[in-house]
Amino acid sequence: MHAWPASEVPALPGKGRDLRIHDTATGGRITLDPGPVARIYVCGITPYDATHMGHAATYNAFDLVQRVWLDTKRQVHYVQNVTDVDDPLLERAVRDGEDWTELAERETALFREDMTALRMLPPKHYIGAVEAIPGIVPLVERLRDAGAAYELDGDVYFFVECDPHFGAVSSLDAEAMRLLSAERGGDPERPGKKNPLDPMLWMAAREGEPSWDGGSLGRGRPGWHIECVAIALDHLGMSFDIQGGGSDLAFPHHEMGASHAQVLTGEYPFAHAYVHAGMVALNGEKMSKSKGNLVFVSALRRDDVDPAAIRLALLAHHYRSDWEWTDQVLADAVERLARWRAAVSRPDGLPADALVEEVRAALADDLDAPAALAAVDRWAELQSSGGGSDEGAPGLVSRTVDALLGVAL
Ligand code: 5CA
Ligand code: ZN
Repeated sequence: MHAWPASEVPALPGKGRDLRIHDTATGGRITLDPGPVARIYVCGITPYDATHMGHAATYNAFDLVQRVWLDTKRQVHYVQNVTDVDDPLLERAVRDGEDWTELAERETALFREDMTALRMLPPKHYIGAVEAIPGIVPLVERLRDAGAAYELDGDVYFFVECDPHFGAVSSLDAEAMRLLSAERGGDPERPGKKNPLDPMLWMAAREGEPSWDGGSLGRGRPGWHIECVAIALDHLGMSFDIQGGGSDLAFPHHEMGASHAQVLTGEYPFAHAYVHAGMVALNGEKMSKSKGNLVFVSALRRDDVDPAAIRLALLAHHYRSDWEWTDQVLADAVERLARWRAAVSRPDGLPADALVEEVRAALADDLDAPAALAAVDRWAELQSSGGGSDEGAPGLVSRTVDALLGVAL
């Protein structure tokens, strides 16, 4: 599957700082040591509806990770999936009387447009679940042959107790896991499972649903977690730097994915850091396709909202906090964008070398975008009262804001 075009990332003077980031598994900040090529896997969309501000906020967080790494002169190997076959997508297609492949293609195309408009840097590999199936089948067969998976009425389940590290990503107790599993695509109540939490690896073909050749597994389609594991192992291998997504993916998705991979390879860990973005809400409830309380990136773009303002609205919130989308959030961002543009449009200004370091320091400190915005605000404020005569300053500020925050002034 193709991704979307990359916006150019200006090079900044000096060198960026190494990223310290909050890791869900350890519950604290860790300093990553990625080597010359940093490796990151970010869970992609299930394309049955348009990109909403919650998605955009999560991808914004991982775009910042990429920008911090690029600023340290590293290459970034970024992989993202598209869950282009799954229950909610098929259900939506049936509800709307639409072909499921057309729905997935249309919404994925819109996502690409939204990501391009928001200047999110594309993944190197953008892989659909359907195109990953030939790689998924042998992994499930291997798990079954190793005794880590079992069959139940034709479906194949992963036995979570095979991974001694199961639970290490989310650190939840059994009851909390059971509740979240039921809420997020699992089937803890299904009779015959060895452990109620066991997730499906391969679902036998269902009447009226698409299915693929699964070799010795029979016809069917892949479970959700194994999809991301197959794509990550294929393109990144084990022990990559960051596994990312929204906080609703910590359990079961990232917990199960880590266990699948660890049992498959006998290596630990799947990822060095599990990084999770907070949830964006609308009218007091998590924005979600299933509830329908959504503000779409594409709808704002249609209303002529500058994508740079949307991006600033996301950046005004720390990626780990849960926050609420309101009209005021957007109005503040529009106003900030205008202030910053006025400040960099002057022919000269206050020296900005210190500002570059402040923005770098803020982002390297667990992606503290609000602190980075506050630093640029201070420069813009002083700049508006005149004074400086550094001819290179406005250009340097523009390049900094572009390279590190993805905002084009
Ligand atoms: N396809 C799977 C991941 S493999 C999936 O979760 N797709 S999704 O379309 O439901 O979500 C895509 C990403 O957006 C996930 O990282 C999810 O955690 C994040 N996300 C969904 N809703 C919100 C929200 N309200 N606020 C913040 N992030 C959200
Ligand atoms: Zn995923």
